[in-house]
Amino acid sequence: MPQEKRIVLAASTSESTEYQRSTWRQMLLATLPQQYAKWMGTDWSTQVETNPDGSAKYVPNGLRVVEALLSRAFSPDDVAVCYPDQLEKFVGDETRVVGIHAHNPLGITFATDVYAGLYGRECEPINAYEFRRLIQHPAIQQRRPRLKVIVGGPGAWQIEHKNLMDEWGIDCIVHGEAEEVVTGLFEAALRGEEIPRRVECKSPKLESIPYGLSRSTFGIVEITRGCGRGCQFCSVALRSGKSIPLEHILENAKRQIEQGADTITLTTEDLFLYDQGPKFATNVPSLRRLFQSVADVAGVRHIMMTHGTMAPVVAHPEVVDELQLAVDKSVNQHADSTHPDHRYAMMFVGLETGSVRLFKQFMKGKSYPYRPEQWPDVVLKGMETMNRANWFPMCTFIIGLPGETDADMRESLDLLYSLKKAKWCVIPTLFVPLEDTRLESKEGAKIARLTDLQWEFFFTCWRYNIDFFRRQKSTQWKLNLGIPLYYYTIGHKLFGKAMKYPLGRLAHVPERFLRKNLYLDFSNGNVPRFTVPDFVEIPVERARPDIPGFSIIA
Ligand code: B12
Ligand code: SF4
Repeated sequence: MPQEKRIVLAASTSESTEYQRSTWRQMLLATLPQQYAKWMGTDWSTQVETNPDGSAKYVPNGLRVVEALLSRAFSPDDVAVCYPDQLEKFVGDETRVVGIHAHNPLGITFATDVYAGLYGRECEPINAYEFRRLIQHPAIQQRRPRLKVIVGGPGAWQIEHKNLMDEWGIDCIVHGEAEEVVTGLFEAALRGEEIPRRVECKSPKLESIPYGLSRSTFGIVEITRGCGRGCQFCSVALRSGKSIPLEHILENAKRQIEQGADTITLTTEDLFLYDQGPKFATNVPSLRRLFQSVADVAGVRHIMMTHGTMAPVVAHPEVVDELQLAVDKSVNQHADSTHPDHRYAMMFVGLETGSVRLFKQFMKGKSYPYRPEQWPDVVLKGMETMNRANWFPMCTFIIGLPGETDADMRESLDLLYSLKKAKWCVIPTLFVPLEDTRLESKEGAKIARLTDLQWEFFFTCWRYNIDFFRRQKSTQWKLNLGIPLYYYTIGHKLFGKAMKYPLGRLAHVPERFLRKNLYLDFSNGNVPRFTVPDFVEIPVERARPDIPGFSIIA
């Protein structure tokens, strides 16, 4: 039977892989330089699996949404979803549209840019290499202009930003949530009509979001969409907030399991916004029901989470205990967890800065119902509460927010030092002015221009991560020796001396040799500037006795 389809949807391998069930590993694919990955002593597999007919077993959730919309509008027999290596099977003379998903196609977003940059400008992250392999695939390029190429997804803006549309033969780029435009756009393309070069989408009505989706990478099932806290650097800040009805969530979870997944990843900008009350009030009973219902779906072995914020954990410390299933069903294990199987719940949490000034300016909604001035307390209390319940978050900080000064960086370093004993992972990223954000016209931070303090922050984060996650003393020495080697061969040529002492800290050089040249001093039991508060009081004017968790703590 011919397998050629009128519509072919595709995603790159590095954005689809769920190798070792590790979201962390997939994130690294977006940051590691393709050129050097093979020498890094780890298997950075972009391995993916296909169904017997060659179609993709799993692809990013956004592409599954597009597939669901198109399969309803046309015959499901008209649509195939595949990886680049199977394009030859599905793209033929009858094919009229190829739709491609882009999560982070060039690696020019927060974390990714900086890490590939450490090896020099010409280095391409694995993600970018794999995306290029997809978009420039001969099966597509040889059939143009008879078929139209439409690219969408959260990272599609990067292609326009780098002026690559014509070079890559892309007819149309779709920005934003595409539920209400996909069908019309693909119909026009199938009829061979001209389609717009750029489509800007509005947030869809809840009823427009389809469900019953095919298997997505990591068994992703959306539980909310949008946020509303309004951080100025964030591309989803302005998406209107909505919770997906529980029946839809469970239907999607069942579909994932039926198609071979054993893990469900509950996807959201902020877990604690699920079925929220007024003013971001956390709905603990609803959250508990959600976890229990998903865990009860036959075949669900693991539940993973994506993003969350700290303030709700401080306002509702009981929430992490109530969600014990997040730990019991987690994929992740660490010796420091007190869980009988040493499991820990992992969630991405944006801390972004220790500077109250910058916090106030760019992200004051993040701490609600607390005031921006309380941010360090919120972070420390939230971390303590999470860790006590075996939640070890993966936190991000942004270096180089517009107008950041040395004083701001010192505040971030002080907060970092106060978190020295926390159980967590901390990822320093560089500010990137993402399109469709309020900071889109600002200048991004440049790795070549980092100050001494910014380098210190950067490598102190990684020192924490190494100490917490990579504990075999037998292999530590290799890394300790590799770091000076990197510095003297590549590092100092690209970035100068500013990174030398911070790199020394990463290489475990005794602090007595570093302290004259660094801000933080790890050597003599310095008392951190911030300590964990007993409680963090909700300001009187924000207290809402009518909303649980929003009253003032006596
Ligand atoms: C789950 C998730 C992950 C997971 C799984 C990713 C995967 N490959 O499946 C993990 C944790 C691994 C991950 C990793 C990364 N992620 Co991520 N991720 C998300 C998250 C939370 C949900 C994605 C999702 O399912 N959304 C719901 C779907 C329905 O929305 P959508 O994907 O945007 O799809 C819609 C439209 O874009 C469009 N669309 C999508 N595809 C297509 C295709 C066509 C043809 C068309 C027409 C339309 C279209 O229609 C869909 C329906 O509206 C989002 C935030 C968010 N809520 O979107 C961040 C997000 C997409 N990730 C982001 C980033 C930066 C990354 C990383 C680079 C992180 C890092 N710094 O290391 C890595 C890159 C990984 C990689 N290899 O590419 C950013 C993207 C920023 C940007 N605009 O460039 C986001 C927006 C988070 C943020 N706020 O910063 N991510
Ligand atoms: S809290 Fe997170 S998702 Fe919400 S606007 Fe801020 S950065 Fe974006």
